[in-house]
Amino acid sequence: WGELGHQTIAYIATNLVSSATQTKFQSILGDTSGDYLATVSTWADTYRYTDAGTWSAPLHFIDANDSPPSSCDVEYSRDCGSTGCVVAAIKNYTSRVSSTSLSASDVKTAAKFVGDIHQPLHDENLDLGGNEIDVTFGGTSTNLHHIWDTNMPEKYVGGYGLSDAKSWAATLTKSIKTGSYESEAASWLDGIELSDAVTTAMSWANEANAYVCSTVMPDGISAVEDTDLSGTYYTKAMPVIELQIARAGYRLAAWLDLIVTGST
Ligand code: DCM
Ligand code: DCM
Ligand code: ZN
Repeated sequence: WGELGHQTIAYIATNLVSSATQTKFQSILGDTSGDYLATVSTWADTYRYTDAGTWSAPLHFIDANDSPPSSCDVEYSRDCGSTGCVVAAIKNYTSRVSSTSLSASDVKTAAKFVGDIHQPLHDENLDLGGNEIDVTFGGTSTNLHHIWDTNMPEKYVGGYGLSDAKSWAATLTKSIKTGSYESEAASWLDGIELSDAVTTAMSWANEANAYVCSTVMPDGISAVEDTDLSGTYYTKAMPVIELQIARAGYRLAAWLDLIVTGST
């Protein structure tokens, strides 16, 4: 996701964590404002483009070697790769957090990776997660990965500042608590297990990867390549983007609560 997606996920989590979790993370991050998670949620994106952080680039995704649109699935042993992947990253940071004291960079990293695993094209190998599939969006030349990360969320919300993220998060938090997601939200935590981060994160990866077949490219690459996707395609994609952002925020809150308090 781009800045808007990550910051929205962070604000949803901020709205949902326990007060013990909030106090703990505000202290670690040295920020007692309500923006303590949102302002660090894109740090890992900046870091991976620095010389010191090049090693971390593969930790933002897992390249499923499946065959969309006819067959979608992610397998840890087949797809994680020798340089690591987002599932291994969530496992490593979680175990580090449990075995030693929590550092600010661990928190920043966790916030980012739980978000990214919910972007369907971060769970897909084909054409570098869609980065090599050229498309246009409202006349702008871009690629399929980028419109899922950025163009579609920004068109929907109308901006990408912290205030835009905060208001989208308020809407989605309300949907979770008392609206359209209320009846299903508890099931988003099915199988969540702090002591088995790989199985937990793989279930999130498989759920997101399934949208590659159903929504991202249901009719294959040729149906989207060199096509403007700001019309019907966008209309069909947006409910999936909203659902995935809501799930990511809800699960991030639960994961942070598990780390701090041992229960969700
Ligand atoms: N950014 C974004 N959406 C945009 C433009 C930029 O999320 N429409 C992000 C990407 C970078 C940061 O903002 O992380 C700064 O981008 P730039 O320097 O390209 O303006
Ligand atoms: N990306 C991905 N899968 C890949 C390669 C990249 O999901 N195999 C993601 C990471 C960034 C975006 O695509 O969100 C652009 O990557 P880069 O900046 O490395 O081109
Ligand atoms: Zn991306």
